Amino acid sequence: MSGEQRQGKVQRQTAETNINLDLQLDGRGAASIATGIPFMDHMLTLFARHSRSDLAVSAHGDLEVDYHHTVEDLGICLGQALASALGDGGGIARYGQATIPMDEALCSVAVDISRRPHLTYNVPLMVEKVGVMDTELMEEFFRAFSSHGGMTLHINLQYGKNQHHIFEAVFKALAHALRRAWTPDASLAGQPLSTKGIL
Ligand SMILES: [Mn+2]
Repeated sequence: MSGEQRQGKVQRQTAETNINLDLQLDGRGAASIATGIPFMDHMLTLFARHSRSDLAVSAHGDLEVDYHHTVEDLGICLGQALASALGDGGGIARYGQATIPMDEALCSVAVDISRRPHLTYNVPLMVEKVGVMDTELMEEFFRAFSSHGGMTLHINLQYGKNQHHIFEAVFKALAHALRRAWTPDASLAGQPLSTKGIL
């Protein structure tokens, strides 16, 4: 896969949302994000920077209903873009983990790009909202992301008090764990890290 651009582009339109997303795995951390939800813009910008992917997202959702559809569909699109960028997953490290602090919050994320979707999500909600967004929606984002990205994802907050810090720790840990998992391991010579010969 060296030399090729590992890129996933998704255009997804439904009656509820219209999302354009462009993910370039081997980027420089550049983000151009406009979801209509400032807190998600902040989190996706962090994700791009810390994973050193380049990420462009434009979303127009039915925010007048609430933020549920847009947040969930962002997870779907980011997952689809990641799956598309990785193709058959040959040569990647496959596993990644990171434990990242953000002030008083500490989050551990472990990922297996396995094509077996699973989400374990242990992140307490200290308040109902961050900015204008319901904090309970973040789990829907990660469920959609793991499901459509084809990955086993474990997100465990060790501790933390401030919800903004907690979610920053989550997204930064995810970015660092995923970068490790999607980075090619030269010893694999392009082959999948699996005794089945396929991810
Ligand atoms: Mn912040």
